Parts: sequence; C-alpha cells; structure tokens
Amino acid sequence: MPFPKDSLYANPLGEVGAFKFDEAVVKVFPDMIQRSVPGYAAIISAIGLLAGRFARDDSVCFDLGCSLGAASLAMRRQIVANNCRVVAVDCSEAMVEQCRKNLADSAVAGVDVVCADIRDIPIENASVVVLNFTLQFIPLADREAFLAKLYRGLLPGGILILSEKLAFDDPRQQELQTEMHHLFKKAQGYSELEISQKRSALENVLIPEAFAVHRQRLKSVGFSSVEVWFQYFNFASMIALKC
Ligand code: GEK
Repeated sequence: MPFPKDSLYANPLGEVGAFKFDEAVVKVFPDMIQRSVPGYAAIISAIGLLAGRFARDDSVCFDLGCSLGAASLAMRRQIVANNCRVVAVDCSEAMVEQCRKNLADSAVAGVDVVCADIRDIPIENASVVVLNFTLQFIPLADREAFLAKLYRGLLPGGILILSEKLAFDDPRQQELQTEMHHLFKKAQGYSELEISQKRSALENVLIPEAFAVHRQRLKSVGFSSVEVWFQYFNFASMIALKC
C-alpha cells in the first residue's frame, strides 16, 4: 500500500507556524522525507551496509533521531555481529509510537525504541552511531558538546554516519544548490506554494552548516578522519572514524 501523500503545506496558511514532528507529520513522513531529501533511499540502504561492516559483537548501534526507524531497520537487516543491540531514539512521542508499530509490523526483532532527547541519553559501548538528518535540528550552541559525548561513547574503530542538509560559504553555490533542491522538489510533485510554506516553517528550526564547519568540529572532538561519502545538491552524508 502506498504511503499517505504529504499535502500539509498544499493550501495557503495565513501564518506558517514553526515545523514540528507531530502526528500530522508522522502520518505523511515516509512520503515527505522521500520527496524532500534527495538520495534518502540510497543513504538508508548504505547505512545498512556500513552497519554490517562496522557493528561489533557485544556492542550497541545507535540511530539518533530515528523518526519511523528506517535506518534502524536497514541496520538490523545487515548486522551479523553477535549480541549487538540497535537503540533507536527520538524525542517526538508521535514518531516513537509509530516507529514501534512499524518495527512490530516488520517482524524485525532486536531494536529498542527510546523516547528521549538525544542530548540527554547515555551513549556508551557504541560501534555505530547514525545521525541521519538529525543534528541539523539541535541548537547550534549544543552541537559540539553533544558530538563530544557521542565520540567518547564510540568504541575504538567505531563509525559515525552523519547526514545533513548543507550550507555553502560561496553565495553563488548557496543560491544554485537551493534552487536545484527546489527543482528536485517540484519534480517530486510539490507546488511552489508547498515549497515556500515548508521553507518558512523550517526557518530557525533546521539550521544547516557548511561541510568545513562539520569537519572542523568533528575533528576537534576527536575524530581522526572525516569524509563525505554521498552528496546530492545540498544534502550530504559524511563518515567520521574513530581510531
Ligand atoms: C530517518 N533519521 O528517517 N532528540 C531526539 N530526537 C530529535 C531531536 C532531539 N533533540 N531533535 C530532533 N529530533 C530519520 C530522519 S528526521 C529528519 C530524521 C527530517 C528528531 C525529530 O523528532 C525527527 O523525528 C528527527 O529528529 C529528524 O532516517 O525530517 O528532516
């Protein structure tokens, strides 16, 4: 059965409120993220492959900001390590409730779903940590301390997969990549009105940063190697490795 179509911003809204991961968003989320984030499906399947490669026996794989659990499911399907838990965390109760249902329906066992703010949870004994389009929603001031905690909780040889919407220092690149993303959304069936109202809703909620900023901060908290493994316009996924 196809996912319900995202038409949350299809009609003119007098005032566009700040974007929230509430029940209305949860209902259309699979369609929304697929049609809004270029390369989303490719990134999810690669997260599964990377987890298969990096997950260690007796360790934990974290999916932070798990939404409906797509990355957790992809990891679970590929992990062959023994006694390796997958812990999926999200602070939206509506997301967590639907995530638990999706996991039950999928009959994939071995994912613990936790409703919490990822800044508040202990991250320990991790061989894999996934932040798939989540860090961009954490206030700028909290990002470094949060990533430092994450780094400390990773085992030696562990991996962070960090996917983010990117900003660009060069204004021409910023304009071009933004325009291309909007063309991508139009090609996915979103109208100009939907694109512009969604953009207003996300302003000050989703705060993108440049790759150089991500790389510098990841290095400063301790990661020895940071590279982009995937990019499609202004959406990228990075791999950060701990020695
Ligand atoms: C996927 N990773 O499908 N603590 C916990 N969760 C948070 C926090 C926080 N502080 N801030 C935001 N979230 C998913 C997609 S969506 C990306 C991630 C998007 C959660 C929020 O509730 C939402 O579910 C998720 O992060 C971001 O692979 O919609 O652009």
